[in-house]
Amino acid sequence: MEKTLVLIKPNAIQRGLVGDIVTRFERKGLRLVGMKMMFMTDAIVNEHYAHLVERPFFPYLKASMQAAPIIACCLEGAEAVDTVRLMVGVTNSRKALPGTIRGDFSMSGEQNVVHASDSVENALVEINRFFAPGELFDYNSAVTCFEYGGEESQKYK
Ligand code: IDP
Ligand code: MG
Repeated sequence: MEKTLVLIKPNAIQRGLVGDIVTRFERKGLRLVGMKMMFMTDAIVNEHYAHLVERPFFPYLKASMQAAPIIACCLEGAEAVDTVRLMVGVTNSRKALPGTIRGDFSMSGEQNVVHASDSVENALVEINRFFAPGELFDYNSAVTCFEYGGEESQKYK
């Protein structure tokens, strides 16, 4: 099944939101297949946010991503990339809909609690950035047949 990357950002760790955030993904039925706490080095921030290095706010963004550890999560499910982006909400948390993670937990466009991959292609690159192959886990879930219909189970292997 499709995999995506979520980073629980330093601001969420400082604010004690880790459990609430992980619970949302678990309740939805997205399967946690990798989880790791780490500090983001200069090199990894520059690479992860390469599309923003020229933006005036980049130094603030970089400092915010290094203010505490992050928790990288690899989540698996049918159409996981799009589903997780919907659950996260738009970049500016003040505009993010209530019910989304950013909409419910943040007032900021920068300190917006989580990162989520924005395409299947980027998810593959980002998962490899944060996880070595041995840090991702392939296991059977006893409840898959209650989470997906028969047709979906065939379609999203
Ligand atoms: P995304 O996280 O919703 O995919 P991106 O445009 O990829 O949004 O931006 C990456 C991160 O950079 C955002 O999550 C946010 O923390 C920060 N950021 C984006 N735009 C701004 C801005 O205009 N001001 C301050 N920080 C921003
Ligand atoms: Mg992005």
